[in-house]
Amino acid sequence: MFNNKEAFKLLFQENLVSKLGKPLKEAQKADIYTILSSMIREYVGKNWADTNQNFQFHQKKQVYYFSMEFLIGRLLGNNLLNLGVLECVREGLKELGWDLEELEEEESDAGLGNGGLGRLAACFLDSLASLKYAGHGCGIRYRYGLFEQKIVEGNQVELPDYWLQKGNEWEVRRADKKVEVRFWGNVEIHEEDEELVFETHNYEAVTAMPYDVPVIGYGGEHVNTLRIWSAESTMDHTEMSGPNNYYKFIHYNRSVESISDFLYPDDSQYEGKLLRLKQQYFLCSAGLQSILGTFERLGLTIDHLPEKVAIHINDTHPTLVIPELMRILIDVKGLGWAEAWDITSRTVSYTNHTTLSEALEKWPISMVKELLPRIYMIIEEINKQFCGMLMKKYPEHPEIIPQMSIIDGEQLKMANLAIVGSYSVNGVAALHTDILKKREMKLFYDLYPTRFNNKTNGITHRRWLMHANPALADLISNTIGTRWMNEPQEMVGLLKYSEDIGLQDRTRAIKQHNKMKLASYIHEKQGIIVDPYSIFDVHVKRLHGYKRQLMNILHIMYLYIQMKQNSTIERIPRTFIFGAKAAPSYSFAKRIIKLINVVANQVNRDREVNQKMKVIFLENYSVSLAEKIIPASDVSEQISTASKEASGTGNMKFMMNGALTLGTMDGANVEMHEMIGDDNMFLFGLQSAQVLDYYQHGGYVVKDVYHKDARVREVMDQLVTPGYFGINELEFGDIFNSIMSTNDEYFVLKDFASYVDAHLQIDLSYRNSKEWQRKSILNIGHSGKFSSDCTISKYASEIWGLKGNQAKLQA
Ligand code: DL6
Repeated sequence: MFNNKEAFKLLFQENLVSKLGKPLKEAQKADIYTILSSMIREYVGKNWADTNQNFQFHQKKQVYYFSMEFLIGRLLGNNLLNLGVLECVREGLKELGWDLEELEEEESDAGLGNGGLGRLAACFLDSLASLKYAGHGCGIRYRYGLFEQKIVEGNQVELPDYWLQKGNEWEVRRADKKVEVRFWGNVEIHEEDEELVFETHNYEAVTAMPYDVPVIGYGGEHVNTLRIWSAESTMDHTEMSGPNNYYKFIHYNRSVESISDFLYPDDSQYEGKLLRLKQQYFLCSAGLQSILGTFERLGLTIDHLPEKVAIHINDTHPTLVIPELMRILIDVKGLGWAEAWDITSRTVSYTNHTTLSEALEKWPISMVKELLPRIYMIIEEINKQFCGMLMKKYPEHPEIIPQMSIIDGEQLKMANLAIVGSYSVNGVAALHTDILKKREMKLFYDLYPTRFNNKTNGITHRRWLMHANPALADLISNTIGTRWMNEPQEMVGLLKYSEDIGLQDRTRAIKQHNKMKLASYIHEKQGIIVDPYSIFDVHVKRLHGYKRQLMNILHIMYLYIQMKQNSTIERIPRTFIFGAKAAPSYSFAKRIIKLINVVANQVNRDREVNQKMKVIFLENYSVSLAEKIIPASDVSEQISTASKEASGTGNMKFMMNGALTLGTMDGANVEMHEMIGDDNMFLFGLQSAQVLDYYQHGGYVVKDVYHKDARVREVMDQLVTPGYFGINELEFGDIFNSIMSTNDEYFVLKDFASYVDAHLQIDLSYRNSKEWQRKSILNIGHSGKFSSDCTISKYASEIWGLKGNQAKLQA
């Protein structure tokens, strides 16, 4: 359509006129964005169709990544980059009087996820397409994404995120592919030809309407699909005519549409269970029907399904694909149980993303039975056969059976079902997988040792480096050539230049430029002036007890007190930056947001201190905000209680952008440490084995630390005394008590002293600018290993059995 700037400009103006009836001089920013994105969507249309035809023609094995969350963020910039037209479009627009970066701000973030799990899914889609694998996403088109966060008087307030309000130029509604999903009803069983036949009657039917979003691989040739489903009513108006029926119809419509209304706004606390269960089944049933439709067009018999289709479930949320596939194979395709089970359990694979007990899904049996009666019968049968097998295998150990059973009293354990029905179970970092094998899922690992494997998470270097930090990407290319863009592990080529003063100067200058930009953003948004030459010390991620934002703010309080008590203390100025959303129902997390804001308010307006430190809480942390913050960070806070963060992916994004990690030996930090060593990150705190050991023995005695360490005591007491922060006795008593009386579940006080020391090390280290830059370059150089291209090529070859040409990435 266009391959140079002039052609782009011409076509762009033609589109403006033909689609909006406006000449350039009358167009508003929103018009320019709309035309640009619709042009790009059309531009990929041909390659999208060709990719699909090519799959069909070669009967390529397809992988479908089922996820309740795809935290995609904005697409315009990334799509332009992957299509290879970013510069041509940027320059063309500039000549037409528009700034591309400003236009990108017009796009709403597609916030269809809570955090790490959903963002990982989005990175995986980018890598699947860029590596030219036949890999698609299957998700829900929530009308409202993750809530918009406002901070009002220091408190988090949630507003609905109606991201579709201005329309979504990237999606295509595929009415031709709609399917029906059924809820409720009663199952009738009868015999036909000596076979039992199951029929559900009196069910409620819902239309699942697919919207397809092209996922453009790097280079633009290969285009996969993210299919997101929206719930619509199946009834037409005529069926419901009549005065009373009209209101029933409206009510019914609303109740159906509510299935895809909201992203479940929490990844660890549960409420609105029924709706969530409906959403999960809606995704699984719609997604499977669509996959089987595509498979049928190959003209193969159903026993070939595992050769041609891999279904991956992103955590347990889509586990119902297992009984749903069984249902379709048995009730619709007429297969026997054994054959259906063989096909299902060779098609589905599962990733576990957490060991937090509150996030391990369990469903009340009564609810499943009522909402999905046939599905429940199938789960019951799976469990019966599984427990029968266990009884034979472990006749001496009957106590094992209730621990492994899928049905546990009144509850369904989804992780157990996922493991039993999958051919592969993986954790998301080496340490996490080890904990699964040795502790959390030990009994299953003993039973199915070859089923368990590790796939350490990754991030797409295209979005998180090439798009978010183009100057750094150019610098890397100027230093080692451009091969790293396709083979990110080639970034190790940078290591040998880490001592190069010229490279150090240029990396420093890029960071400084990014910090200036972030400082302007902070000023614009919050009216606070931060020193762009101070250390930008950043803690951005979901707010959760185990992620220990509380430890960070307690340390800031400690620093502040020190400075108040001794004004001659020499510290490099620091800007502490937070960004975090708390689940709306997670009140403890919200209290921590309040505390951060109370402390920030005190520190920032205190003239005795505010030249040396500032505290910023950035509202509404999101993918696009992360793209601004991460390239501007010096220090990356990855300080979870060891053993609790399954992997983390923020840690990798910061590393790739040259920030040094202040972290515990948790999740993927452990693997980062293996590569860069003690000298190039700041480690502190208990090891995971110690933490797990404490848990096993009922924790540690928090009062001992409180009484022995004067620093801890002083800071903790500030939470309940109107001391330096003007906090009244009652205001943060809940935080104080939650630490002191729950025995400090997340070891905040236990790790405090070593956290203080690690911060001191950072201060000392930053004074030697050359050394700091050397470390920073080493981090960047080693980060290629954490590209999701490497991760995905391992999933592809070791789990999904996809053939690809990316063997080099497996280094
Ligand atoms: O695997 C992606 C991401 C990890 O990096 C984080 O460490 C982990 O906390 C997160 N897990 C969840 C749990 N959700 N559920 N269920 O989001 O996954």
